[in-house]
Amino acid sequence: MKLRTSYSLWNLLNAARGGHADWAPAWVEAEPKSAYDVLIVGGGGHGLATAYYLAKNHGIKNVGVLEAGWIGGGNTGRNTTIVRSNYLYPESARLYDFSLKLYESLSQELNYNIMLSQRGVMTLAHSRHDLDAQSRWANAMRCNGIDADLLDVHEVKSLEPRLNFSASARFPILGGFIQRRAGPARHDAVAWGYARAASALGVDIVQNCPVSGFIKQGERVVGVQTPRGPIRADQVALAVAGHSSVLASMAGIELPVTSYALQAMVSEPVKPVLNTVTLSPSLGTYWSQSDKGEVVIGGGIDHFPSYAQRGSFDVMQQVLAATAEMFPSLGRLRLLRQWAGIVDVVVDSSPIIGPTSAPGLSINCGWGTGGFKAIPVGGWTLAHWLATGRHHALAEPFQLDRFHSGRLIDEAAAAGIAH
Ligand code: FAD
Ligand code: PYC
Repeated sequence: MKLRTSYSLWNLLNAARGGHADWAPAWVEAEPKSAYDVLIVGGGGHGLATAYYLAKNHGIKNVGVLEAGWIGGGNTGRNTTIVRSNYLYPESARLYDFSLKLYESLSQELNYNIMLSQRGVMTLAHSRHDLDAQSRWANAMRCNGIDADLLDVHEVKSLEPRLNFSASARFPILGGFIQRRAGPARHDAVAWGYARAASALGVDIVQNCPVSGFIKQGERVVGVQTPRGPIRADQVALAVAGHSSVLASMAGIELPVTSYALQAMVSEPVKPVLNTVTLSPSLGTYWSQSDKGEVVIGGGIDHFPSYAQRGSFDVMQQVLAATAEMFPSLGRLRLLRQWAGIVDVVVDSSPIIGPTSAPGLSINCGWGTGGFKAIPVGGWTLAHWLATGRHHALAEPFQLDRFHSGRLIDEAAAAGIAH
């Protein structure tokens, strides 16, 4: 009661002083220049991180980030914030673990608390087949130098006692595995932290500026069209996630990308009830608890391609049925919010980071349901390509030409929940 009173008095005092009016903006709201060295289309995590590393790692500061809406308003601000590097193939293990390592020091790097909480990501096994598949998965991770521990049912129970361990459970829990270094981070803070740091280095962040076309000289892309006029650039890079094929087609490029809605939801806030991030790939559902106390619940992509940013009811029903089955004590919680984002799915569930067939136009896309964890490495490696004209070793296997050569890196089994 005392706390509540002093909080209200503080609010009143703050309001009397003009509220937030005298707070310094975290980044400069820039007017677009007529030309840049590098223009990045898309002010999500990947676009902002690319701008930051161009300026920080390569000294290229004449950079503009054009965002159709507000920064972080796309998937970066809509995801369920799982950061992990538990992939199967060496190429992916290297890529995602480099990202996790950058995440581990990101709060210090950006001087912005991104609230990384390495509470562990646990994957459940409900059958003998799941146990076999997960022991191969965990062994592959260990071979790639990444932490993974197989868990028996007692260890799962000590980590998440509220799961349904009843003998009559519809989906019995036989065990699982955990990556203990994995866990959630605050999604908005990642966008805001990169934006603030990039802006401080001289990058222009332009919101409410949708790109509606490309300026070409012959085959080469030399700029973009926007409602605020044409903007020229030596190089243009797309980091527009769910809208990658829309933008690429404006430049005459067909991408091997299909867009789907992916949804998530949160319950009303409750005191701490979950300790880890828990996934059940067989049920297509996963759970964690936010620092505010909301139970965060997610599922798989919709069963049909779409740009309708809401998510279909049948997926929601299935996800909530799975939640009530797996966590009976959460069954009476009320849902507070549900939302969706449009994700860009590629046949091998791996990203594309590098040049397109149009000179002057590069791309970062194809992260599908799993690119929040990859924001630091996506930005780092695309910035390297834009600055040097050479692929970063980590990004070399993730080029568009793999769809011609057949050197696919099929991570569908490790995509976690969907993709
Ligand atoms: P975005 O953040 O979507 O940014 C792209 C930006 O481009 C948008 O802001 C958009 O407005 C802008 N844009 C689009 N068109 C134009 C245009 N014409 N001109 C200018 N700008 C334009 N990943 C994980 O790793 N862990 C998770 O737990 C996880 N959970 C998820 C849960 C949900 C419900 C969803 C939807 C996604 C989840 N993801 C997760 C995936 C992750 O959110 C994305 O892969 C990642 O955020 C992509 O980042 P981005 O910067 O490429 O895209
Ligand atoms: O990438 O870990 C992930 C994930 C889980 C659910 C959606 N994305």
